[in-house]
Amino acid sequence: MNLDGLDGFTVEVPSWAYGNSGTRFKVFASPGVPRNPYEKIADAAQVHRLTGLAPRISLHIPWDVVDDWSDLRAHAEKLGVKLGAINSNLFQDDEYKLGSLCHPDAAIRDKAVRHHLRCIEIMHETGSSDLKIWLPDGLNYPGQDSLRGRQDRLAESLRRIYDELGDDQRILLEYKFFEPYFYSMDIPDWGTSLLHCLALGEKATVVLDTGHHAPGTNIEFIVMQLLRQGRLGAFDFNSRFYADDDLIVGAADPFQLFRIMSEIVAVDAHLPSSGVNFMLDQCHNIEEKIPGQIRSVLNVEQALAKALLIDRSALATAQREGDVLGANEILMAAYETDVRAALADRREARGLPRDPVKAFKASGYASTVSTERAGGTQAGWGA
Ligand code: AOS
Ligand code: ZN
Ligand code: ZN
Repeated sequence: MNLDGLDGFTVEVPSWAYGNSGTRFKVFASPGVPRNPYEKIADAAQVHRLTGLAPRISLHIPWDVVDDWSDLRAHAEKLGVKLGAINSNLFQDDEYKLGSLCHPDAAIRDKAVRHHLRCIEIMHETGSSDLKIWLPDGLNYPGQDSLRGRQDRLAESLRRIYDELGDDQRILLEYKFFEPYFYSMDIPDWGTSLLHCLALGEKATVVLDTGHHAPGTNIEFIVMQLLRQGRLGAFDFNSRFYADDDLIVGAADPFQLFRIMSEIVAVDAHLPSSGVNFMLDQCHNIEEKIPGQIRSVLNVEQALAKALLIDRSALATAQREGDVLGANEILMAAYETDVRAALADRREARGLPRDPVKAFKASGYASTVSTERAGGTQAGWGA
């Protein structure tokens, strides 16, 4: 089984996955959750140490703000990981009730733009190249504001941010079809995100969060289309059963994940040179967080491994000949191949544990940190 295509493939993990999270009904506390960004990075480094797949951690501003960014960067590098995308936060200030970059009041828009300029400054210090913008702006009622006016304000706000990007920096612009507003979101879909990116310039790309689509959406079609335009900047991987569930990627629909990876592999977008940043955007509300992250990166790797097994030339022949069932069978044969032993062998050959979740449990890390961090206040949501 040739899995060489996995060489160099990485998944970026989110800082917010390591803290307590929950629904609006309840947040269940876990022992030993990180008290600050340093400890979030230490937990993320465990995922990389055991899988070799997760060398970067995304940060969230202001949740992960520290006094000395070069010190945080050195801390990460000492643990074998790097600081990744910087996520701007536009949803927790009272002033953003009616929006941020689209707000009807120019002073609030200015505040939101300046937050991004600060994020760009932070990126220079952390060495991050990706500024990820998830815009929570939207409307709850028809007539509440001008749909068109908000797009114009958004274009203007984004332009101010884009113009401050450094040469090696880019914007990842996320879309979401509902929530926190329910009548209309200001970037509800990939088309709106792409239009803004095309207007901005080459340093603006779309980020596709797998949980941000209506049920039944053909997500791999969107992946293919964004790749065709050279504008797929990143994924936020997670699983959804109903809404923006942020559950473990590959848990709800592993076949969908495989179909996405099939479009990725078709144009070699899994290679680091493609510039696609494969990130997780998940929360672990009831399961253990570090093993949850380990399972997640392994699920992504497994889906990619299966996609690499697709017999592309046989598939092209079957497609050309109009062999409907034959083409489908070729795809399914790859999906149905059990790659678990081959992936374990591959890990072993690289000095990694065959079963990273088991190795984490045996390491004693969880009990060590729950003793060391006892009595502290967790970092994270709103910290
Ligand atoms: C929100 O629904 C988006 O998925 C964001 O990408 C992300 O979850 C958020 O920025 C983390 O708080
Ligand atoms: Zn997301
Ligand atoms: Zn989301």
